[in-house]
Order: sequence, then C-alpha cells, then structure tokens
Amino acid sequence: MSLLPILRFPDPRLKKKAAPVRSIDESIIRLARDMAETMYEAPGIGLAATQVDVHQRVIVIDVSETRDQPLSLVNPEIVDSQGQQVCEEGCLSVPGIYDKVARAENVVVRYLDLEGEEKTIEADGLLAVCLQHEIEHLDGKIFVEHLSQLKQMRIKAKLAKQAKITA
Ligand code: K2U
Ligand code: ZN
Repeated sequence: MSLLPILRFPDPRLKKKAAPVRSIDESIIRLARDMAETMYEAPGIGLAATQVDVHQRVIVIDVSETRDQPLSLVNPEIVDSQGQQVCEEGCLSVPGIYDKVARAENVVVRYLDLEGEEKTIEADGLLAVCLQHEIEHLDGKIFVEHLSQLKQMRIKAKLAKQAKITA
C-alpha cells in the first residue's frame, strides 16, 4: 500500500471533472486501498480520487469513531436529497481553513462497491456532509467555492504565504 500526495488548493487539477470508472479492475481496487491509507494518515474522514490527481470517480469515507470502517464508492451519484444543514467543513486540499457550508441534511447515494455490486446508501448528519463534499470533488468543486469571493481571495493569499514560508 502507498501514501499518495494530496493536491493543494488552488491547484487547477482540483477543478478537473472525474470520468466514470468503466471497469473495476485491480488498478481501481489498489487506488481505493491507497486512498484509504492516505485518508487515515492525513487524518481525514473522506478523500476523493481527484485530490490525489487521479481523475476517476472513486471516493473513500470513514466517519466511524473506531476509524476501521472504510467505505469505497465507485461512480457515486446522489439520487435524492432532502432538507438542509449547516456544518463547519475543512478539506485536506485546503489545510488550516474551516468554514460553514450549507448542504442537504439527508442524501440517498447510489454507487458500485469494489466487487462491482450496485449499492444504495441513505445518509444523514456527518456522513451526508462527507458524501456531498467528496462527490463535489469528483465534479471539480472545492468547499471554499461555497464561500464569498472575498473569503476565497483571503484563503488563496493565506495559502500562498504559507507556501512561500515552507518553500
Ligand atoms: O475531502 C476532504 O478533504 C476530506 C475532508 C472531508 C470532510 C470535510 C468536511 C466535513 C466532512 C468531511 C476531511 O476529512 S477534512 C478533515 C476533517 C476531519 C474530521 C472531521 C471533519 C473534517
Ligand atoms: Zn475536501
């Protein structure tokens, strides 16, 4: 298993729209495994393939307290959503930045598991937020795009300054 480098905002590759997975072969299974390892190490509760510069529709999520229940979703699709909730979000591609984002309270997501079986998950709370956050990554969208232009400018300036210091 390998740790994968995570792209940092505003890297333009984070804006690429991921392509549907056509065949769940060994390479996809290994990708999901490496993404899960990378997510746990970060640490995070979700990770999209876009964030590791692989533009295929794969996400991994683990919102369990025990951090030992990884969920790998291939070609995830929100097929129903209800209500609204506002949650403080962060992102492994935007380190150190947290802000409130309004999202659907409940979502129904259809996806393929790593055996190629079609599954459906009904989620609320943090799992619903994470599913929406990760599926947005696959569409080339980052949570900061829900914020004002002024906030996005300030975030870019802050991250650019941090990058200079650590260069
Ligand atoms: O996509 C990512 O960068 C992973 C996010 C997913 C996420 C963000 C906000 C709310 C729910 C999920 C990371 O896990 S950000 C780090 C984090 C860790 C624990 C709880 C919330 C956020
Ligand atoms: Zn993110």
